[in-house]
Amino acid sequence: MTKLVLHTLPPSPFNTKVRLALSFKGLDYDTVEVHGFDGREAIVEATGQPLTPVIVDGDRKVFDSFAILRYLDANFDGPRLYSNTREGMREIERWEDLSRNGYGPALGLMLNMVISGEQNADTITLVNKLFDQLTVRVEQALEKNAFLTGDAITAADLAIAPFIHFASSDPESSPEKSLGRAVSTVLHLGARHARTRAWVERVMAYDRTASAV
Ligand SMILES: N[C@@H](CCC(=O)N[C@@H](CS)C(=O)NCC(=O)O)C(=O)O
Repeated sequence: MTKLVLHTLPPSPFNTKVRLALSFKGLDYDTVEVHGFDGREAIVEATGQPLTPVIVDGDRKVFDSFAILRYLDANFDGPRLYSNTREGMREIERWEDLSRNGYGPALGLMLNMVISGEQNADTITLVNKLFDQLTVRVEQALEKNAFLTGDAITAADLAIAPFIHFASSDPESSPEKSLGRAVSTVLHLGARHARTRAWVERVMAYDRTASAV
């Protein structure tokens, strides 16, 4: 069996999600890091699109973190990321939607601001408010269970936790001048959502390569 190769842009949450999934399923892999948003020619040539994460499995390439997790679950052994029931799948997909259409665009606003090099107080306030509102749902789910859909980690947890990691981590723990530090300096969960913060730690413990954003 050929070793999997992950093309990744740390500390992007969609990329972190795939690292978590690989570790959770106990899969060995090599990493090719993409730095910044330029120099994507090799990825475009391989997959026809420029975004990371991309996974290469022999002569197969898969892009899009949501597709990659499904590929891993369907083709490799190890603990399951998805559900064997229709209702279970619907529940996981609702959390994935919140990641793709809620947390993703909110963090994107903050990232665009940070990359522009100019602080904008309105953007900072708006994104913190969006994160707080979205995280109310996470906190409510964690009142009932240890993980978002029950007693075990699923793709739902892996889809959401990396985003909240930015808002609940200590900027000092990130490399100086990194994108992660720049974001976590202005994005906060504050004192609220204690269950969520503890759950983020439990999920992120699967990140074998980087605990800091
Ligand atoms: N839906 C995709 C989103 C991937 C994505 O947006 N990747 C970002 C990193 S978070 C990227 O490669 N951005 C490069 C760019 O915008 O030039 C997924 O889930 O993998």
